[in-house]
Amino acid sequence: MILLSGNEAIAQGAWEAGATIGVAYPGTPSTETMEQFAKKEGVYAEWCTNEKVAVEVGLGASAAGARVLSTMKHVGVNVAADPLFTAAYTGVNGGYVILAADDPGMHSSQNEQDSHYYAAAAHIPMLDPADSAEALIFTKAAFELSERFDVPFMIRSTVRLSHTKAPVECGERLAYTLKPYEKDAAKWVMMPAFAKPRRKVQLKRIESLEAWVEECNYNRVIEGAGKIGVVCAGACYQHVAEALPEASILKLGVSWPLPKKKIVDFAQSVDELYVIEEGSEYLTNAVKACGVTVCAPANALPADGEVSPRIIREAFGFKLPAFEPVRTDVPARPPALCPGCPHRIVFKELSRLRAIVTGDIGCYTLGALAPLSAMDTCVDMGASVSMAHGMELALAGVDHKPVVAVIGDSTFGHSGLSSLVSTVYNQGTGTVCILDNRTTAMTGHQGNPFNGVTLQNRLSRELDLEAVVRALGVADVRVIDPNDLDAVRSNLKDATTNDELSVLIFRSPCILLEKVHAEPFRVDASCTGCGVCVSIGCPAISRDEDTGIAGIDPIMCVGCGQCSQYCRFDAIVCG
Ligand SMILES: Cc1ncc(C[n+]2csc(CCOP(=O)(O)OP(=O)(O)O)c2C)c(N)n1
Repeated sequence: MILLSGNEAIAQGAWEAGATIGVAYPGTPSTETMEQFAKKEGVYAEWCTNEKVAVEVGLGASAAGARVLSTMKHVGVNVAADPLFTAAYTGVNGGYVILAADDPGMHSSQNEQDSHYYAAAAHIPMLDPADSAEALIFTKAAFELSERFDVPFMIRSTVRLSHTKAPVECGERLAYTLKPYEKDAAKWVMMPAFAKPRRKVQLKRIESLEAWVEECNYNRVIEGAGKIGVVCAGACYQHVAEALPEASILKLGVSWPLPKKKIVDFAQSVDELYVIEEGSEYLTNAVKACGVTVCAPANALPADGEVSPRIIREAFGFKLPAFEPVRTDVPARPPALCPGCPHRIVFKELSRLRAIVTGDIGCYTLGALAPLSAMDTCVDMGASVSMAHGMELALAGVDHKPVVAVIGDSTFGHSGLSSLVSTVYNQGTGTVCILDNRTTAMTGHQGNPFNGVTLQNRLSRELDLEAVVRALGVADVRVIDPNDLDAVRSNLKDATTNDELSVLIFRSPCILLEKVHAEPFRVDASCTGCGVCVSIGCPAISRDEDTGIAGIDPIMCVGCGQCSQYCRFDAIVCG
């Protein structure tokens, strides 16, 4: 037995099943799954530009006969939804397993979604492991099931399963040989003439899946001594088991299709039936649709966020042991761009310009927070460029502040590129800042097309960002050092006042990629306490509460010198 996180266990399960290909786009809490899979022997793994591409590459590899793993976070499933829905028509050749990692409570996401709905809507069977051991067993089995039922299988995880380590029994790798590829237009060419009969195939498959799920031992009843019964799935089971030790639990390991008969039988075996799930009504509504009465606990469970044993016990009206009082006299530590982050000056200058900034998703989203407060919107990957164009359309002819889109290099490759093509095509004239820190920093420094680093460090090709943007027809393309205040200020001013579409590429590596930092800066006696240096939001700089005099923490300071460029009194000096 070894300790593995849910993500590591899924990677191990895929490897044991003989999967040879892994394709993904990073996203918390799924990222380590593909990183771990990539380290295993006899596999090929790659980061794709986005989740749609990953699922299409995965489906191609499956069609050619390989067993394939794709991983993504819940919002990635939105991006991949187009191929996913039709993959449920074509089916597979080699087994194809897709991890959807949900983030109830939004620890690191822009929304909370329940991927169960995708499984139900796309008719893709979904397995819901409750711990690492099940994550391995279910993933391994999902490859065989995918081939047996001729459909991709989804594994659903949530942040607690993905990131919790639990004991796991590892096994041998199956000697899987590539299945022969056979040309079969009726299966793989989804035009209406072929898709209509495939839809019938899909409906027949759903019938077989519904029969299988009633027998499948992944759905288990854990008998309790009490009279209440709870239906739950996935990691939520752990909270239910701890909070309600007397309850009987129908623990669902397959959450689509649901074992309707088993649910009805279970409901009949208890006096009161409850459903406990996180941030969603998928399971509650599905259980009600089986024709059974679902009771509401004495106090409602929260409609959003995660549950915990305490939350469940509170809902069921149990008396709870008092908490140790939480200390409140500790300094707040809101998230901030790192000391030396090359994104900082750009946001400070956008703030000074009072620009309307359509933002995007990455480390740089922190530019929205005080004291920079420089971002107006952040919705989904790539939206910065398209929303900026939309704002310009609405504000045409009106006297307005400059509109500036800000996007990271990985996000630009993910979906900003197609937004920019649309802006160019429709003669947009705004300003787009690409913050090229040479990595996908937010999710842990993965490679992307614009730094040319691949997942398994295979030889790659680094795409020339300026050449790509120029090739789209943007004439005003500039590459600027974001650590140079004068250059950032003058180029932003120029780009936001000219009449053409400008793309400013701010290029400097993420400070965490720099292995050696320069000597720290310090504040000398000429500091007047004006506070401008503090307004750039560097965690290394603080101010004396009484005098306003600035101070720099020499441990945190990386010697980037950004703050010294803002000091009009030359009070911030090196060494
Ligand atoms: C559809 C989707 N996939 C994945 C993610 C997870 N994610 C958030 S930001 C990001 C990439 C950020 O990289 P980059 O744009 O280079 O900015 P940086 O963090 O380096 O500043 C990723 C993969 C997401 N939020 N949405």
